[in-house]
Amino acid sequence: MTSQSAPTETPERRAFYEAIEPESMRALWSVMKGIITPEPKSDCIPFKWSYDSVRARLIEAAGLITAKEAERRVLILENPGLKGTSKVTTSLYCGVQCVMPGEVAPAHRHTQSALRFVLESHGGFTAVGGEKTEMRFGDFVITPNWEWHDHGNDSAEPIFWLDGLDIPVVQFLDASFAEGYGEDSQPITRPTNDSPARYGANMLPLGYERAVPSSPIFNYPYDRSRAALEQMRRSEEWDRCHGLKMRYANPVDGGWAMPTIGTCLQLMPKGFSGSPYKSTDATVYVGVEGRGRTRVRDTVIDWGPRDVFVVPSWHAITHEVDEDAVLFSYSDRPIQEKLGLFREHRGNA
Ligand code: 1HN
Repeated sequence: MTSQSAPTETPERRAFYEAIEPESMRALWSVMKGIITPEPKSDCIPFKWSYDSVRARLIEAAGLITAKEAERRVLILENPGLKGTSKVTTSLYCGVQCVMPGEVAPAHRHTQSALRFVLESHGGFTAVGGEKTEMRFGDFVITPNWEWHDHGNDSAEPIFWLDGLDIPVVQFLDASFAEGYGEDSQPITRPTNDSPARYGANMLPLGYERAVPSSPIFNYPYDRSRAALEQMRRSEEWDRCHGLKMRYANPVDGGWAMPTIGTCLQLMPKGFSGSPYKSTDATVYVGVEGRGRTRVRDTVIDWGPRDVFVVPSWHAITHEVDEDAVLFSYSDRPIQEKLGLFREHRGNA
């Protein structure tokens, strides 16, 4: 990989490439520069979706189809550089889901893992593997792969949340399985908040053996995560790129909460102006509190609460905020770390 360009095409070489093509062969030297690049190259581009627009379109969609008929009433946030792929980054999916008062999103399961980041909900719930959890603004909720899950809304207002799934990863591996439960709701076999009691009190049941790689905690409530950041700010140990950035952890082994998707919550204080940072994990950010600007290479993204924006792999970013601001984010970092592929760089160049 030392020369700058691919070998020149001569009439003889071109004739050869055309001759071997029907025999399902291709000359590596004619394509090598395109597939083994010196740095990440992606069709994924920086982009932002304003929550107001997404929300308005979801209300419009609610006039067209019920949650039950749709199975999931979701608008996919498709990266404009990846049109027709249902991807927000090369490896991840993002959508925003709406459940109207009294509606249910029927029980099903699939081998794709999902996260929910709750955008609006006073009385929305999800059931995962026989246990119900309430969903409130800012909660990070996990649906591990192959667990039955259904959602409902017992309140008088529509509820909205962001769905992040590893759909492109499962697609890449040709490992997709899915089935419906056959009824709207799965049977509830455990008390609400059984999981936080068992696994979320800095204790574990004696003899507990993990059954799946995902965290046994499937709701990380915003009030607890936010309180941790608020307490930590007193030490003023700000990271020069991220402010205070915490990752959601699996209490069983301290690893990421999900095997395929890494999730974080970060606080940046009023007036924060971050240093440049880039990493190989293309990242989806969700505004939670406050407003700010993120420069992604030459694109400046202005964001506020519930807006969603995407940063492609190896694109340097800098965050700036005028008021205290909180961002939730997710990426494929756990996969890259397991494979020894993750890289990050702080500062210029
Ligand atoms: C799914 O099961 C949900 O359970 C949301 O809410 C979005 C996108 C593709 C495939 C399955 C959900 C989904 C999904």
